[in-house]
Parts: sequence; structure tokens; C-alpha cells
Amino acid sequence: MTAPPEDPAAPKLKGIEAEPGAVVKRACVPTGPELCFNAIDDNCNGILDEGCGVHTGAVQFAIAWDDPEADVDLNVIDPNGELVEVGRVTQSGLTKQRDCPGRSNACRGQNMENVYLEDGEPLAGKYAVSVRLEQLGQNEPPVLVMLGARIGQKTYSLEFQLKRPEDEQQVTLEF
Ligand SMILES: [Ca+2]
Ligand SMILES: [Ca+2]
Repeated sequence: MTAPPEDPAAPKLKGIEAEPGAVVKRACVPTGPELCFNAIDDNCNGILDEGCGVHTGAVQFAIAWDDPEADVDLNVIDPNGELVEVGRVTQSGLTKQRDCPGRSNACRGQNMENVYLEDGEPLAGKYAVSVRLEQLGQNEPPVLVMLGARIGQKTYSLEFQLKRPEDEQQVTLEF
């Protein structure tokens, strides 16, 4: 797959502010065909985890982690200061899909949480994205969490290590 042609109207990232310890990868490096539920744009076509039943939009934030029993939360606060939650759409058009690991192993060990623009045009401004460890799983910490962000036609990738419950890492993306 090749990258789509530049769309001048698509939102473009102005800046990323991450806490020390987060590894930010700005350039996408294609590693092969798209893999599901890893919050990585493996084929660098500008879309995260396409073909996996994961919703996408011109704005998207997704996290994935590999410890099946660890509970990690993705919390996104939009430029209006509204928290994006499962089951409703914010005024800015964002909603959240999947809350993993979920009750009764609902995510089947494929832990991924996904916030995406469901409706309307992307709202410009600052998006505060936090990745928080609620509960350790079966593996020794740290829990390695991948955060993928899609802004318009580009994807960005960040990597976090959460060491103990209530550990939280924040990143602000502006466009
Ligand atoms: Ca992709
Ligand atoms: Ca992927």
C-alpha cells in the first residue's frame, strides 16, 4: 500500500509534548503488513490497525499492551476540556471504543483502547492524552504500552513504561 496523496485540508500536527521517559517516533518505518491490535501503523499508510474491526477517523489515539491481565486506561481530554468516554460522543465528535481487559476477558487478551473522531470535522487545539496503569497483570513490571496517534494523514508512535499501579504518563498533541 502506498501513502495517499497530500490533502491540504487535513489537520497537521503542530507539536508533541511528552514527559521524560516516553519514546516518541515521528517518522513511520514500514515493517510489513498491518498487524491487528498493536496500535502501530505497521504498513505506514496513515491508518492504525486497519482491517481489524477498529474504527478510525482523521483524529485517533490508540493504546495497546501485551500483558493480557494488566489494566491500562487511555484517557483523552479534547480541546474543550471534555473527557472522551465509551458509550457517548463528545461535542468535538470523539468517542472511545473498547475498555480492556474488560469484564470476563471481553478483549480476549488483545488489549487495545481506541479513541477516534466519529463525527464531523477535527477540532483544532490541544489534546491531552494520558496512559494510566490501573492494575498490574501476571508479568513482572514494567508494562510496556504503545500509543499510536493519527492526525490527518500521518501517524505517530510513542512508547511508555508503567512500573506500578497508578503510574500515569501524559502527552499533549496540538494541531
Ligand atoms: Ca496501517
Ligand atoms: Ca497495526
